[in-house]
Amino acid sequence: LRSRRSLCRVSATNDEEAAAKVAAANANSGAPTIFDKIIAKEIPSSIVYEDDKVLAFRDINPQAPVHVLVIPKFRDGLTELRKAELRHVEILGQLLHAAKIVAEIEGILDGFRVVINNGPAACQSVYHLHLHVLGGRQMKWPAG
Ligand code: TR5
Repeated sequence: LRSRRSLCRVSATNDEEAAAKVAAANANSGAPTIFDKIIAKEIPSSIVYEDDKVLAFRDINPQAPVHVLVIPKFRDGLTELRKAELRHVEILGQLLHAAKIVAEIEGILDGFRVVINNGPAACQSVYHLHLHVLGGRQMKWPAG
């Protein structure tokens, strides 16, 4: 059996490896993540959709022709989905709705996938809740 690291990090650059180490160390600590810098526009990103609650931008390491991340602008404890509480229901709905808007903008309404990786066993690497919106090719099932 391959190690979790090799299963999760298919083509890690040095930068990504460093980021993964920091992410592992900070997982669930509530420490800021790279996404805070993207939200603050301190790091450039290719924004697909934005409103007052939600930001959607292209994944730097796309796994499909369309690969967009949808994140809440205010993390509010949502480092990962398992931290969801009733108070998060509204933002969780807004994130899903934004995923549909992204699919519309990207022209993939005929078939797209929305993924949330929760925790190390699901290869989560950034501890700021995010939806992956994937499409633009025939998706396979079951997902790996
Ligand atoms: O593995 P999970 O589900 O946590 O997804 C995190 C995603 O963030 C991965 O698909 C990464 O490719 C993506 N990612 C990581 C960085 C990054 C990014 N997407 C856009 N821009 C990014 N920057 C500037 N820096 C990253 N470290």
